[in-house]
Amino acid sequence: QQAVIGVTGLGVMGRNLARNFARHGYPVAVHNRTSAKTTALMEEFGHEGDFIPAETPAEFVASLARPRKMIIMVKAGLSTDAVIDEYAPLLEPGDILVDGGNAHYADTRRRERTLRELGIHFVGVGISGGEQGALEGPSIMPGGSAEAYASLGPILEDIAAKVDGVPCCAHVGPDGAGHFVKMVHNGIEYADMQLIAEAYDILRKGAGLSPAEITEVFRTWNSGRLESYLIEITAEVLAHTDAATGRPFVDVVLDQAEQKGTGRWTVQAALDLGVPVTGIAEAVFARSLSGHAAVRGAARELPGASGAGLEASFADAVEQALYASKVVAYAQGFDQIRAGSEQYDWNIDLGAMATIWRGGCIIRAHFLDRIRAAYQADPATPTLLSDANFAAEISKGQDAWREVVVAAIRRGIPAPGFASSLAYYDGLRAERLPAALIQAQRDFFGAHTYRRDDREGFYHTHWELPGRPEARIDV
Ligand code: NBP
Repeated sequence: QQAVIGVTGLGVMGRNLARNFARHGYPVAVHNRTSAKTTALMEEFGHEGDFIPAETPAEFVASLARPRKMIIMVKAGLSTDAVIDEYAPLLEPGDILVDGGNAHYADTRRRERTLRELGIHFVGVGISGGEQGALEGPSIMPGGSAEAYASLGPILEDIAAKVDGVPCCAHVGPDGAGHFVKMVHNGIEYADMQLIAEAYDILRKGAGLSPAEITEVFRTWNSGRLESYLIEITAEVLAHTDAATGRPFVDVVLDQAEQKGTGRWTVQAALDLGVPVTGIAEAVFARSLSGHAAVRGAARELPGASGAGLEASFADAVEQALYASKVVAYAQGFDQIRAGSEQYDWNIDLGAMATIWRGGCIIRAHFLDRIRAAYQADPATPTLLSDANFAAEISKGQDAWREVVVAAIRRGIPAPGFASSLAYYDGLRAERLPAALIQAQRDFFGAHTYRRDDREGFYHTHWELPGRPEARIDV
């Protein structure tokens, strides 16, 4: 008997993905560099389905039905290149080599180009949902050719999470599109987590609520428009008491947030594309700031501000600020996907991305249905903020949003996510921006020219000459 699909790399993700295939009735070939992991999988879970264990790459490849479909689930980076180099000579034209790790989309583009020359379909697949998602149904973001998706897609859709019967898996676009979208997904996740953390901080320090009281606030929010996996787990975390000390668990954890790098990748890519993902960038920088223990130590005695305690009912205003800032963060993330899609000719369906994030992944939420609806109503909408529903909600909540930002600033509570999202909103809304002054400054010191609002063309003012005459510049 031959396997329909194979998984090499049986770490937590690969192992659970292989079990997910087997549980769905697919004969699955399994292989790991160190064969102890393969043996352990067979011993513990071999009864769950049709596993075909392999000791060597050659044995593994020989057990796959043609065209072969194999998924690499190893540590992203050099390990992935090493595994590709090992397998490419064993495959034939038409075979599909999938990378399910967290690869950088530029690496995926490079690998796809190289393998395409050998006739091998290289498919970079973003997989979200962690260990449990891999086993029970992740959100899957496959890139690669449409031809590869035609035979691989149905299997991936089968094992993906489902929401209202719709699989959280859709062909994103060619080459690195899947890993690009997965990267932005993670960036949005950073922003979402930062905003939730700011809401908690304001309720704790500004309104003086205890973690237990904030748990109740988050539980209430989770039955409204903020309903999401992240809000749900936040309530769980806040309700938890440290067994050793009896203190709220959140108070015991060192306040330094770490990062694996996908948030940073998102911001780096956004800088290259010129897309202002300020919410994601603030979230990445806020984690960096938290980790700068020495600088924080040196600054601890700096004067701050204190204000009167906020009423507990202020929680309603915080909900509005959190919601509005969240809309901004998602709007920015989707802008980045659109920009990437244009840059690399990926033709990504933005509404479909919202659809496949509704289940399986960390940012899963009903909220994504609203984004899907917004793109359904107008696939070319320049920003989600101008969607009629989101615009109406923000317009209703914007006074509260401003109040919360002011309240945080007055009390010296850092809320970079809330504040920068609001600045972004006001920046987009502004009829005139001081960018006009910046452009004039650039022309003054560097003759960088400017455009006028009353005539076509580019102009330069001779600032050094009397009367400062203006000249039209042919470019
Ligand atoms: P790890 O990232 O810890 O990778 C462990 C696996 O990589 C083991 O099977 C190991 O084999 C194999 N490996 C390494 Br390391 N170098 C290798 C090489 N040169 N040749 C062959 N195999 C090699 O496992 P993971 O946490 O399951 O993650 C797998 C991928 O999925 C990563 O890219 C990760 O970023 C991504 N991902 C993870 C999550 C998550 O929540 N953990 C979520 C989404 C995506 P060995 O047993 O012989 O050492």
